[in-house]
Amino acid sequence: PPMDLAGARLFKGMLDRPTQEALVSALRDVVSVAPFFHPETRWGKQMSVRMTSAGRLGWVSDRRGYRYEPRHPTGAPWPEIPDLALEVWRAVSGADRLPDCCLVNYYGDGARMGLHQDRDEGDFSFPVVSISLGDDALFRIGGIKRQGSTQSAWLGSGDVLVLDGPSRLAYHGIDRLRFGSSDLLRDRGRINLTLRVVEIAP
Ligand code: MD5
Ligand code: FE
Repeated sequence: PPMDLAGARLFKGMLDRPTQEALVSALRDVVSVAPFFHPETRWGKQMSVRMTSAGRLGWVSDRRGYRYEPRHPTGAPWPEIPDLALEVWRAVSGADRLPDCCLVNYYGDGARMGLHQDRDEGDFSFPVVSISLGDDALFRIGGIKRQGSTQSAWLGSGDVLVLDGPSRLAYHGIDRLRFGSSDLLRDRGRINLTLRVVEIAP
């Protein structure tokens, strides 16, 4: 059974090593069409995490702010979401439709993600499903207010996290990586896949 993490469900080690390797291989195809880029914030500061997306919509950030877009910054449409990722969604989401965005985050040595909420999607009744691959990362989750207590847990390769109910709008972030802790990725580091329903009516 999953572990409870401030209302989120954490399935430790849900994906075995061959499945993780197959996902990484599918992601190499995604990244060849839609290369990782360093998003810039509205204030011109580069994020330490590199990103790309698959699906009808992808997440982008630049000096105009952050938003979902149907195209990669190069102008090309995003590639399709890998079937294996959709399979994970079907297994754990309980949702009656598929996600339209698969955000792909890459954390190199020293990359982190500050505490934030995910609230740019159209319907918060759909869960968010997060898949961790590669190095261990220290995940932090609090409540729906920025102040208040938080809980931390290490996310390892093959772990799947489901955020629904009250946890869907919880503040969360990645404090740090144990860089080099996994040999799944040739260059080390961590990839996180985040599957989301962005549009109310596809
Ligand atoms: C990551 N990514 O590990 C995390 C995993 C992001 C992001 O946070 O926005 O790209 S997704 C974790 C998540 C998503 C939605 C809600 C909550 C957590 N939550 O309420 O805790 O790269
Ligand atoms: Fe987030």
